[in-house]
Amino acid sequence: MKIDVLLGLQWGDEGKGKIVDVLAPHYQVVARFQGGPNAGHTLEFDNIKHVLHQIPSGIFRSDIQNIIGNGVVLDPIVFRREIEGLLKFNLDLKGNLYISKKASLILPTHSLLDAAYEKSKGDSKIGSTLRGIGPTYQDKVARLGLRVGDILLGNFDAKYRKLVDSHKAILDFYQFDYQEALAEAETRFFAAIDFLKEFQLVESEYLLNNALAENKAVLAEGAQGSLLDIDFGSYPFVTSSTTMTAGACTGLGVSPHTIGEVFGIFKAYCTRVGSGPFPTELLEETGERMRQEGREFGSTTGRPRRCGWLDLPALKYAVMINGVTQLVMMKVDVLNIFDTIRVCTHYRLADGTLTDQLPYDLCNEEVEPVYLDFPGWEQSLDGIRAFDEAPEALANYVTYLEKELKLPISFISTGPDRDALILRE
Ligand code: 2SA
Ligand code: MG
Repeated sequence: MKIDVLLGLQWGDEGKGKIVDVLAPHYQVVARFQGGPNAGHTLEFDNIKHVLHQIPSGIFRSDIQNIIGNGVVLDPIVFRREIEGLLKFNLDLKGNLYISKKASLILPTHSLLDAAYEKSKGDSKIGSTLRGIGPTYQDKVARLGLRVGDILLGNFDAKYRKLVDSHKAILDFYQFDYQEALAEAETRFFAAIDFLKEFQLVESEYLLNNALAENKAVLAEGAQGSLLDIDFGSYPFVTSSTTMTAGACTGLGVSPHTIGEVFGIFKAYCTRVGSGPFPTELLEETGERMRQEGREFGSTTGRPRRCGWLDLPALKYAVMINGVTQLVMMKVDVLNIFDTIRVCTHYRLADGTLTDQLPYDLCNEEVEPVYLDFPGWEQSLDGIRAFDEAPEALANYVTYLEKELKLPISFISTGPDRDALILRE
């Protein structure tokens, strides 16, 4: 059996949570391979809206094993809160959830360091979610970090103290006031560590490879998006993990040969939360209409998301680096209100040349998007389930994108609910 990967092709918030939820019945295992509590995966069903941060989106199905892989950075305090938020659903959380012992632990000082670094950057801040993601990956790569498995060892407290002392020295260097916040968070942290010990802490690379050997279907659930990838995103305005398909291999311990379908999720327009380049951003009224219509506010931090038209050069790039095999287009209904729908097909560079490739440094290079306009469909898409029932203007738009991206768009989402989906044959 192969492991399918589902990931975002833009700057996150493409609607991955909904599609994992829709695809979940076809899988026996759902695994998260990167990121941490910076993610916010929204699921809506039976008039309930629930946001998951670190726990895989397969958790609502009792027959699915959910794995938090080694590539994830796990905040025990957030984990505890998330689990407590799920208690009302009567799920077998201790039975169906597995956490890699090799996942990195986010300490309270990591979040404080995140804030200190952002503050020191002034106007050039990344717009981090301040969940401690960057500093935790930093410690992992520096070979200083603590991992989930360490909490089972006798010397955990000593290891914790040693790392926290070095963090304090950095916080002092940045003249960042942390005493009170740290004292308060530490109490919760150690209680959360005891809470975490009650769960199944495992070598998840064995669990996953055994599952594949037993012919179980596995879905790897990406977080954030390809344009936030540490290597291929708009550096330095990126997150600190590998958000692309290759991250599923390193973040779960599976061979590249085991990768099957790669589902690339994108919105029919673009959003970005946090700083960094965004060529098609709409800074005036149209952007505001998109934000309101699409309810574009961060699901983790509540921040308003920046909005803009679909960016094909960026999307083609994401398709390429991920080896996408099927596309899923989300939030098409948000465009119902527009009489004209624009797609950026190329960038015009400062010297006048046209390109459909991403320049090396989007941050400093002035690129002007070149648009192709499509007539809008200007009607509700409620109840439409088959592509041949779709308004002609929508069908034309979809067909155009498929031709440009050289891939089928297998699903078209027309609303937040599980059922609001046009399936393509
Ligand atoms: P970080 O916190 O260090 O990973 O932030 C670095 C950049 O990555 C962006 N980022 C995100 N962008 C979109 N969605 C994310 N998750 C939440 C959500 C965000 C929220 O689902 O809505 O609620 O605000 C996410 N996580 C990280 C971030 O904005 C920085 O630009
Ligand atoms: Mg999100």
